[in-house]
Amino acid sequence: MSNKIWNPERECMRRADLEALQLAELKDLVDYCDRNVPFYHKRLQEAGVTADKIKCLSDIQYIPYTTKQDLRDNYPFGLFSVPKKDLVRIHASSGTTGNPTVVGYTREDLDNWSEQVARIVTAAGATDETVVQICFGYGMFTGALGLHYGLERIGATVVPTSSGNTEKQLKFMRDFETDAVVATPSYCLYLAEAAHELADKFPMEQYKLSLGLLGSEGCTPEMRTQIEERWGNGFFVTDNYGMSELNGPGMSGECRCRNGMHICEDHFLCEIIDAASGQVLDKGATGELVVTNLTKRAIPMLRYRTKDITNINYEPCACGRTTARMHKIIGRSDDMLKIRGVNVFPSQVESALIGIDQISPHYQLVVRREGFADTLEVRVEMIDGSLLEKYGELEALQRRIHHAIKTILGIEIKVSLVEPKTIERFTGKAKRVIDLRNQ
Ligand code: DLL
Repeated sequence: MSNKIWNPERECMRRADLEALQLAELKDLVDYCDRNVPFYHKRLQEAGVTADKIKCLSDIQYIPYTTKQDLRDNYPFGLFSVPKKDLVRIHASSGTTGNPTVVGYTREDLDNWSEQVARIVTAAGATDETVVQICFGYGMFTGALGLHYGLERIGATVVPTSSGNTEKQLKFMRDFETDAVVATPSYCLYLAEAAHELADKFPMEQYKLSLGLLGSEGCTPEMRTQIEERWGNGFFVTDNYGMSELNGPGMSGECRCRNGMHICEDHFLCEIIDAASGQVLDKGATGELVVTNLTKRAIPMLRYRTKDITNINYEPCACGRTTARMHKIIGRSDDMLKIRGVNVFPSQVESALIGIDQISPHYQLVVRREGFADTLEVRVEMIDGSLLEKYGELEALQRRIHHAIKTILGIEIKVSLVEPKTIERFTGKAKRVIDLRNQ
């Protein structure tokens, strides 16, 4: 597998040089926002910040945060800095709860975005010889087109199958000898399950997949192992992070060392803050990720609160890159369930479940309010439905799962084992939590 570094000049910079570059970019960005986006002009003026007052990177703390609500309040183009004629693309989030979040790109933004994706897919091991199937939905979601252009930039052969139509996906994988797949972890696992189901007709040896470029939702190390084992044959997956407000995929991704996701730091300046107080935390601390996109122009992002919880490691990596690495996303500050005073992230439940035989990694958390107390039911899918008739075994399995989850969360839970294939599968991001407390 390739150990190539796409842009060594930028990915292996000395930290002092990188920080000098970031400072120059930050000053340019603040000046640009001040002059071109009335929303930022007002915010910066109220905070008393001008570009020439920024003398070092930590002066960023004087700039107010930008939130998703700011984007919604200014729907659709209120935060844009350029007239529509200068936009070459618009994407938007699904907006299930209120106005969608609309983002746009100038030609230069698209060029930077492709460069960022080229770096992370190269770090994962993709090359110009890779045949890669993109199983993200093409459309307003940034995942498919973002990876598409970055993979084309490195010269890979892109197969834009989009999401869904699983049997057709598998057919193309076999017939085109596809090497790499782009998908959410849950869909990548589902594809493997579907391939096993068809193995009588099409043996698993007919698949040549060696790389999974996964992202857009969390993937615990346990889930990663499960996915790799289901595909077998040396299949290797990397975790990749990004969000529409920050271009899309490409902000960070794992290299072959898989020791955190390398951040394209010459484009993204990251901070970690305490989600509740908004205080900036020390380097290495765990908290909410705040990102300033130093190079994006169509809709600039100053100190965007991602709501994603992680920490950042600034030590150089064994791969040769010096860019800082983000820990896998631990949870979202707004996805975190507070149950009887305890913080619960779906990823903790996932870690507890994987590794227990006889259950599939498909699960759901159902939260209810009973009287004044919140209750958590964890629904877990069995692999073998006949277990339902074997009460002794069923009970033992239930006890094991109960113990594993309770040990991690420290709160009482209810475990329900459900029939195989009854928990909904998703071709995009999986929905793990059903919160019925406000109904
Ligand atoms: O999911 C962009 C993307 C596409 C990233 C494909 C990677 C691959 P949004 O739809 O705006 O953009 O969703 C962004 O998804 O704030 C995280 O909560 C979550 N997320 C994205 N990547 C990861 C990841 C794309 N690797 C939101 N691990 C973010 C955990 C992730 N969560």
